[in-house]
Amino acid sequence: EKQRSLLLESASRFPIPPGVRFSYGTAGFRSDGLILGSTVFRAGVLAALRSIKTGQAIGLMITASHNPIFDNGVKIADPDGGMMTQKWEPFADALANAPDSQHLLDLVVQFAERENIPLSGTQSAEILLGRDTRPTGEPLLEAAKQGINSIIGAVAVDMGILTTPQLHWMVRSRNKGSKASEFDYYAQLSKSFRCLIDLIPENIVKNEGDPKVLVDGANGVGGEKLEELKKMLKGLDIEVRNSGKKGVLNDGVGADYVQKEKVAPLGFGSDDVGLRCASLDGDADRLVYFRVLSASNNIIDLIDGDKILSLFAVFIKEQLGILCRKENGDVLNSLPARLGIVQTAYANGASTDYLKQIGLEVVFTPTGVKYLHKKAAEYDIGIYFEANGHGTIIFSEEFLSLLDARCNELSVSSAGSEHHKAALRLLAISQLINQAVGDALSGLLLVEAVLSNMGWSTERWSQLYVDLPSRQLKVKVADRNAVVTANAETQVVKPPGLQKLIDAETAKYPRGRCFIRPSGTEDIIRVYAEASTQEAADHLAHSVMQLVD
Ligand code: 16G
Ligand code: ZN
Repeated sequence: EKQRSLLLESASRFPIPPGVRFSYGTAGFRSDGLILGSTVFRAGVLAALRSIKTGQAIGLMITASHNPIFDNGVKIADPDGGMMTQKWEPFADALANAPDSQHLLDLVVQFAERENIPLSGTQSAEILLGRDTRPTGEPLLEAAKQGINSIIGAVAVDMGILTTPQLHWMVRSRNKGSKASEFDYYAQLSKSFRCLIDLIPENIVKNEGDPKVLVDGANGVGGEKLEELKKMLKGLDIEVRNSGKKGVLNDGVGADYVQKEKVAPLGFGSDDVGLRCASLDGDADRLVYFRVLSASNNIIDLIDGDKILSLFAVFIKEQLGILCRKENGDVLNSLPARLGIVQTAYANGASTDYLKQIGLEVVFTPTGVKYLHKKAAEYDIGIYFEANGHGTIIFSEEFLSLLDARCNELSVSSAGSEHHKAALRLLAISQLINQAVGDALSGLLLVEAVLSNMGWSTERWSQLYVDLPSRQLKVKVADRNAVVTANAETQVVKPPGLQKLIDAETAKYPRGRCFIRPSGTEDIIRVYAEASTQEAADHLAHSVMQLVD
């Protein structure tokens, strides 16, 4: 009874805006930050229920990632630090759109009954809150707190301004019983980075002349945090630009801008030609690299998520190779490791060819971290990346304990041997990379550490393969759900007949590849085309766009 009146009363303080429909899409709820109060309040309620249900800490992050500064959004992290289970998404939608407090209460009561969630207040719940640097972040944080507090027994813990991956990391660590503060995050990253740097083979010349990395912080939270992390790092020279002191968040800066427009962000110019540069997105869960080739024409060599993935894959494969090889005639039992690569249809065809050609297993999923992550978790070591720069590496618990045991064994039998070092490197990677979700900061450190270990210049890395020219377009449509796809978004199944037309068009171009899909974040259909020349890719994309219209 107390619970009912509490929820009714709190919810009435956050009426829903008229005429808007909220949907828990690929990246949670997103819209203009000023109309999100009710949505974030309700997300707080949802997070509290999820925490009671799982008996563990849950995360709630307020961000709109790479979207403009006045947008905002909210998403929920499950106990393992991953995205909230898809099974709860329909409930999230229903909650967000309940017309008034009474309907909201009814939904909560019904759902709690169905899911066996006790609302008596006897169960405790803990929700870690994070937000990025947006101006609407603070009022929305308050809405989230009130939503959480409207469920008896639930406690909100404000972790402050964070990158999205930091919050996911904290949730994961908290539930594993490890230390989970922001300091602990920095400590883990800097320690494992140092470990990889100490393992650089003796015959390697350091970074072939470009020891420094210039980082575009998208005028968001990532730049700020990188400045802090930097203080704890030895052996890496980082210069942070666009750290948010002057420019506008995501405005002409950031990983999304650089990757989609294939240009340098503001603040990078002729002095930077040829240098190693990286760009984070607004909440620092995406990372791309680039080199400025010509400042006057703003031409860059983009090193996207596919190439970051390829770099990681090559390095990990090499370490596994060392571990499985016989040393001095000794027979070592090979370490059983299934290495899997997960991509989406947006992956450049040249990257997929390259990865397969070096003997790796490559699989595809639909767009969206939740799909990629889940697939990658099927392997001992799963590496996933979207071309846009979101990705990470996940290690299975079984493999990690085998690896740990092997490290201990080797430190007795052959400390300092190549085998020992390879095992230590893999272990350090598992510590450095954020296994909850893609993380630009930890990704950046891993790229830097791997380049140093391989003795590769940025150029050498970039030349792993040559990207096929591609073009992305968007088409505004009345109802994006009219398009339904299958086979990891590569085939249109609805409207019928459309795929045949796309196939016929694509067949006209050497190395042509084209697909369309409804966006999960905007009311549009996206078109992607790839071909042997830029003109052909542009042409193919435009022709297919006309088929959609
Ligand atoms: C979201 C996804 C990202 C995906 C993008 C696609 C997460 C955390 N983020 O930003 O992975 O690439 O949506 O957007 O899942 P689209 O559906 O509009 O093309
Ligand atoms: Zn992001």
